[in-house]
Amino acid sequence: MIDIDRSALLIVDVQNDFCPGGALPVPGGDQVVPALNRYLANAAGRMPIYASRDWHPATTTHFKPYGGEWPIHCVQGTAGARFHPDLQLPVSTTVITKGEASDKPGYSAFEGYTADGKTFLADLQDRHINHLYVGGLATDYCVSGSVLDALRAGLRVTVLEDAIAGVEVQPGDSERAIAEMREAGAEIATPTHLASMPE
Ligand code: VGL
Repeated sequence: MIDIDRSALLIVDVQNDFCPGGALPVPGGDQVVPALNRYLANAAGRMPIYASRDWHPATTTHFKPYGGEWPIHCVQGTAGARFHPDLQLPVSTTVITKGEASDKPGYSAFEGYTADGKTFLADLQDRHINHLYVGGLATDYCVSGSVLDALRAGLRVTVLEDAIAGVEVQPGDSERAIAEMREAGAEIATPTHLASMPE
């Protein structure tokens, strides 16, 4: 039985740099947008909506030129750091900003803060949320990092199977990340009560 009043939707890092044409494109990254828009339309008015964003300083050990793993992406205030223009986030969306440190990757939304400086977990607790629905980018990094942290915090988690896409640095990374999330207790599903277009 789903207690809808205690659920929230988290859209992870659907930003221009993670979409085709961006600095760190996730294959098919933009293709999650229509499915996410259906979830957003269903969730609006029924549960809180959160959208996380990678929000890096120009210089961070996360970036290749400074010893890290990744091309420069999602730098604070740049066009690449903006949410995908077709993503229909309601004005009531709580944005979770993460990755602001110059020495940490900030993969998980649980490393992020609201505009008021509250941690994501504190905001969820204040709203008595016990179940997170999670979609977005990338399956094998920020989605899995966020999902595993949510499970560690004792939340129930449903990963929106039709609304995630992975970087796939190594082929199979997304599949492995999905297996790891499932083993840690996440449900991987396309919940029909939230997936169709509302009447
Ligand atoms: C991400 C790789 C590097 C993500 C962020 O949003 O999943 N992936 N930085």
